Amino acid sequence: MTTITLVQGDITRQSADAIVNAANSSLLGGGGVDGAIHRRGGPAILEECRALRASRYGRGLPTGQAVATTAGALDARWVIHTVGPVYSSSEDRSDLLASCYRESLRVADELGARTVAFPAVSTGVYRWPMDDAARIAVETVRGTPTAVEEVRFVLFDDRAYEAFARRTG
Ligand code: AR6
Repeated sequence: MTTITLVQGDITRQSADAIVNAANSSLLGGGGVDGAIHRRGGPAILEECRALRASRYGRGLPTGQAVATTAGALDARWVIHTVGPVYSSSEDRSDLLASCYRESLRVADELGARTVAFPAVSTGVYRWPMDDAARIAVETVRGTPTAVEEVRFVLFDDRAYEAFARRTG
């Protein structure tokens, strides 16, 4: 049985088995959550990301997929990097956003992670509308069989927190 919890704050301050990064296909860093994770987690994370690019993901991590690295100096054992879709008003990319949550949980299960902290993937730089992203995130986690005991959504601001609270309350 997976419990969903909500926290407002900075995901890099969380303690969890795994912290999910809203990455991009390059796996080499960026702004938002990605920038914050690499800043606080230190160079060990980027080093593993570079190694992944040099081996399994020579062309980058495809949208909707997930891969784990060390969490470096973060209070976690792993960072699970997932690549959300850029929002499009002309094309429905919801399946790709749902896939980020499903694939991250699959990787978490492979690792044996029991607590996983997620940001609201795609709702920043990738512009996904918060209410719809919250619906997809919560529905997907609820619909995905997993041994993860706690899925914690870590929401940066009031607006994100309220959107997720409406879906879980
Ligand atoms: N902790 C929790 N949530 C955060 C934090 C934080 N420290 N910082 C931002 N958010 P984003 P995306 C929220 O842009 O939309 C990067 O450049 C933010 O308010 O981090 O998936 C990557 O390299 C928003 O609600 O991720 C990619 O190129 C949510 O986290 C691209 O951005 C996600 O915002 C990915 O864009």
